Amino acid sequence: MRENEDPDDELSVTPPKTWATGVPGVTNALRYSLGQTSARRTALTLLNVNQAGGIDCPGCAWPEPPGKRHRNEYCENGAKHVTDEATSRRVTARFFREHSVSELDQKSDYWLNQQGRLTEPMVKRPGSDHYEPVSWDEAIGLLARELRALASPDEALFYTSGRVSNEAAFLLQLFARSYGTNNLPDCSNMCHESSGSALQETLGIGKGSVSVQDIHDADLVFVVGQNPGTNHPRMLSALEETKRNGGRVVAVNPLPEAGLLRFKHPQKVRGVLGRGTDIADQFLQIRPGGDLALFQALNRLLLEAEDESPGEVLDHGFIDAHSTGFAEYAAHARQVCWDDVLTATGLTREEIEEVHARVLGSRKVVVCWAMGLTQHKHGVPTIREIVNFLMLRGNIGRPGAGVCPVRGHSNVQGDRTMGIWERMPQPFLDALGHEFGFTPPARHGLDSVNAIRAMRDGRAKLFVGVAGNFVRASPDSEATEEALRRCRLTAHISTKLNRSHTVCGETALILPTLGRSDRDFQAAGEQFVTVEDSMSEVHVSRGRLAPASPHLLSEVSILSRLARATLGDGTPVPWEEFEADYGTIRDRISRVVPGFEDFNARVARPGGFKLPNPVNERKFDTPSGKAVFTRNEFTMLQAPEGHLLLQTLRSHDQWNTVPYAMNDRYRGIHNARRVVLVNPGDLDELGIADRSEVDLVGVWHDGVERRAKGFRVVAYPTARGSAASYYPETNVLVPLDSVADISNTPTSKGVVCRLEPAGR
Ligand SMILES: Nc1nc2c(c(=O)[nH]1)N[C@H]1C(S)=C(S)[C@@H](COP(=O)(O)OP(=O)(O)OC[C@H]3O[C@@H](n4cnc5c(=O)[nH]c(N)nc54)[C@H](O)[C@@H]3O)O[C@H]1N2
Ligand SMILES: Nc1nc2c(c(=O)[nH]1)N[C@H]1C(S)=C(S)[C@@H](COP(=O)(O)OP(=O)(O)OC[C@H]3O[C@@H](n4cnc5c(=O)[nH]c(N)nc54)[C@H](O)[C@@H]3O)O[C@H]1N2
Ligand SMILES: [Mo]
Repeated sequence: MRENEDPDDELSVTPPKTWATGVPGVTNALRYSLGQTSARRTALTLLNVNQAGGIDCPGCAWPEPPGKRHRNEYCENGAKHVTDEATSRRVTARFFREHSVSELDQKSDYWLNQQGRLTEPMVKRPGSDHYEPVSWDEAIGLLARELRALASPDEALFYTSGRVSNEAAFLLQLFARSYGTNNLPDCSNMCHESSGSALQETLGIGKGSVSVQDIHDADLVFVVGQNPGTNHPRMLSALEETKRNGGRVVAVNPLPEAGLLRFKHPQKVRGVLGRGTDIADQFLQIRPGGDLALFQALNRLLLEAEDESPGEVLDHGFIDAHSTGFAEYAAHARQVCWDDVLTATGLTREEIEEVHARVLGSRKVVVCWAMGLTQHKHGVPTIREIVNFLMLRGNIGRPGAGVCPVRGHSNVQGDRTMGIWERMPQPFLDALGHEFGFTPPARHGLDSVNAIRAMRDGRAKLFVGVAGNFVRASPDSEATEEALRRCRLTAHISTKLNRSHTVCGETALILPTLGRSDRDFQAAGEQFVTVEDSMSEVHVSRGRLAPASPHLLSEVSILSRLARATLGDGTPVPWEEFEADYGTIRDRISRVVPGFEDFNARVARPGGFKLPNPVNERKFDTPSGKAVFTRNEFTMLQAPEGHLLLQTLRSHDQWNTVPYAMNDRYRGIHNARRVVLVNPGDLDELGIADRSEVDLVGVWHDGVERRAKGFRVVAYPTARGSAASYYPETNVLVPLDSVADISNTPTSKGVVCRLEPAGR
């Protein structure tokens, strides 16, 4: 049993907060920072976050606001993310001498991260239980030899998380494809893949269409399946602006999240002293997985309203000129049954009609969403139904309206643009091959879930992780760990210690790298990198701090050297030049990736540039050239009698797989993470007492028992029939085969489970 599997006896619970941010937020960030590093380094780090030419905040992918920036244009959590990287603590060769791998494997995720920045390359050799220091040449030579020794390039996997810059991402996919595989699983597979699938099919581009200005200008903004107070705090400033401009906000969530209710702007006097701004005008406490039903009901109401007032409700101009499939869709949509809708959503008909009235009263509508929609079995149909909803009234491709999948990792969208995808379209591969004089493999590669299956079955033998923490981010923790341990070699390019370093293949490598905040000097002088945010703005990120150790190499250096060592010097790709001067990488990107023409010059302008999105000119890159109405089969999630639908989510004090503290301040949970939030009515029915100790037992039809041990029950106002608990402690409960249709994303928000008294 790992250390963090002991139940937390220190748990204390206070009432959930009804507002987000404000002064305590900023004080918390400073306290975290000063616990990690000096006051001087804190100041230097924070003053440079999100300033033109400074460090791009790695906290999330929300864009900078238009116009003038606050001197402190970051949020509490962004500040925690950068200072977590800027920490003065160090993991050295001595640390690994003192701690064996099996000992480290017993430590909690929190403990591993708290040890500080990785400082030099390390290797764990076959049969050994210790990492030992290794030179860069030897480490990279070893990895290259193992890559060359594989029977097929498809036995290798190259995972990335969205922390990676455009330049490093471009090199990684170029290397993988030159080597001969499209096996480029990434965190997106577990994150917004459902959004990409749905938007690509219906609108012809797998990205959002709105800008921050559109959010400011909208009459009505939906925030669905998203907790911006914690995960995208700067989005609250945008919603505050919407409200000041007279717009309205509807929040759809099983939990009454603090940031959805009220917001106090930390950088404005009225936010610090005043009561703050009410964010949601209407809060729909939906059952998990009920969103498809909700939007189907709204769409049926729109069609019926049009029947009553022909020509006044639907935007026939848009529908006729720019879409296909309307007639078939409308016939299908009229059939949705109210009883089913009310069961699936847990809402009343009056609540849904109130939203409908708001929609009728609004010309410009934006829908924002995140993991509450994408991580469900029917995530893709749900998002397609939202596209139907927007299209009915022409809310696509005009100012103040559109789709807004709010991304997670700061460059997750950019990595995709750069070709990190196991199924990149042929025109991209052709352009890449043409530019570099080779033929990239056409066969599709493996995504995250399929990568785990391939390692489990011995079809993949070598795993390279560039950023991220694959073992903890993935579902079905026990199966995933077993799969990784079967590999010949696992290698990780990382900034900080995490579980993926303790769950090793026969040989394991830790390749420590520069973070966003570190200065990056190469042969041609000081370098910067670029990123793309959630709204397709591309801009510079430049580290300002002295690197955490003199032995660190940048991601670009490591990948360039690995490519040379693996492919030999005879390849047509100038890897050495790329390493010396990142501008030469951007020159090549400008010739391969559409929208990046003249990349170096345009990104040098203050604020960078925005990639074109044809949807905003009502151009749709679909087979018909039009936006597509889709018919989506009604689906609802139901847990059998005595069971609950568990969603696995983030606390206020974590960055994905990395807990920064044991608290979840806005939800009133303190000093414990092994807690499960359940509606008091459900606790009564199940005969389970508040604060009792339980095991969470997953139910899935493969007969495997998935158990997360030692959780405290907390009575909490979540939607009836549902429960919530933190990721990654509960990933053990998400079956590998329980994935979203089409996108193959693990269903992390819809896990059927029961609560059993602990220790049975
Ligand atoms: N501080 C901080 N910021 C982050 C991250 C972090 O870990 N910490 N992670 C980043 C990343 S990679 C991502 S992807 C984003 C994630 O941002 P979010 O998607 O906000 O993250 P989650 O915590 O997974 O929260 C999911 C939300 O959806 C709700 N929800 C769950 N199921 C349903 C459902 O069926 N219907 C509806 N309508 N709602 C539902 C939950 O109650 C919760 O409010 O945040 C990014 N920003
Ligand atoms: N059950 C459940 N599972 C989930 C989710 C969920 O909601 N529920 N969410 C999913 C989502 S949305 C996502 S995005 C994934 C996240 O999955 P990942 O992106 O794989 O995980 P992170 O926790 O962000 O990775 C943290 C590690 O990244 C490394 N790192 C940080 N910065 C850098 C850098 O600049 N360079 C390099 N090379 N390394 C760096 C550090 O070593 C750190 O330990 O998890 C997914 N898994
Ligand atoms: Mo994510």
